[in-house]
Amino acid sequence: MYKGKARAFTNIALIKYWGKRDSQLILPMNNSLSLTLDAFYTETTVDFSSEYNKDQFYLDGKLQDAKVTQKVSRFLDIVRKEAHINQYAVIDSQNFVPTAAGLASSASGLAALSGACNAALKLGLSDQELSRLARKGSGSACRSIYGGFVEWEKGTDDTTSYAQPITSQHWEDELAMIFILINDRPKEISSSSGMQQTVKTSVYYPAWVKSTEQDILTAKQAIAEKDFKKLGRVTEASCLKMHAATMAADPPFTYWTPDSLKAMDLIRTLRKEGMDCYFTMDAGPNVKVLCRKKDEQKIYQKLQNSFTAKQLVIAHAGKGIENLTLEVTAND
Ligand code: FM0
Repeated sequence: MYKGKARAFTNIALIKYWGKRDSQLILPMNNSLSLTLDAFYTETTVDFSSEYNKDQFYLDGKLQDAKVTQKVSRFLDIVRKEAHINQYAVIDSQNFVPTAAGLASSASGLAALSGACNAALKLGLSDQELSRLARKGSGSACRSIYGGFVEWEKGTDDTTSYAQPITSQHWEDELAMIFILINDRPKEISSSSGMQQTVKTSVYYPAWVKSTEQDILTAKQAIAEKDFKKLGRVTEASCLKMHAATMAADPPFTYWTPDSLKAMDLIRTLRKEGMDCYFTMDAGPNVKVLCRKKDEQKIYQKLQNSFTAKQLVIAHAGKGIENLTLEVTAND
């Protein structure tokens, strides 16, 4: 029986990954640093069998079309090659998100799939090897192997590019991230094509790569010193630089919407009122607010004046990847 199941939590980058130097192996241009969160996760079961004549991918109970399945198959081909097998698989994935706001995450998804393959095929991969495997599915997934603060070392080749946990004396347990879900964008540019366009054409891209080296050092120093303001400032700066680089691409583009700007403005206002909170954004309109747990209710209340309760989700630090026991079914 080649069947395994794993659960992985999503992560949000404080210092962003934005740009690949090898798109096949997914080797990044710069190191990145993230916080794994408890509020969003994926549970995936994978079942390899010679009885299947193609890969079948179920997401939240629904069989996915050929295009979506192709992405999963591309990753499974990597696994099959490494494990020297040729069986197709049935993949059953469940995304756990607190609202129906469509916050599906490739980070938790590909990390969970990597963990499920590791269990199913008894590959016995170490966390470091699992992180390398997840990276080849989706860059940010390599960070979801670990809980808490994590750094993805860009490395120099396939073997040296992986994520590692950052020692923090559990400081992450004192922090929170409030998600402001903004979903009014008609057309999305995937992070993959967005970063490719930025690397190729943005006049700010070299400055992004160079300045991120220092941002990583600053963030790690802030974590070591438990200096919240320092971590918040560099988090917000990294986000703004990434988004500035997209605006300087040719053709220029942005993930910001009017509501994203409203949220950013509100965070700046709260800061002026003395509340320690900082925003970050990824390849979409949603805004995430980094704050201390002890301030989260106060900040949440303030955000409720401008956004509905359904739009707001509070997350805390999450755990690393876990293997799950398989449910026994009549067919097994
Ligand atoms: O998470 O092309 O991993 O560091 O979320 O699959 O390797 O989806 F803000 C953007 C995530 C990028 C920053 O990119 O890309 C971050 C981002 P892939 P991902």
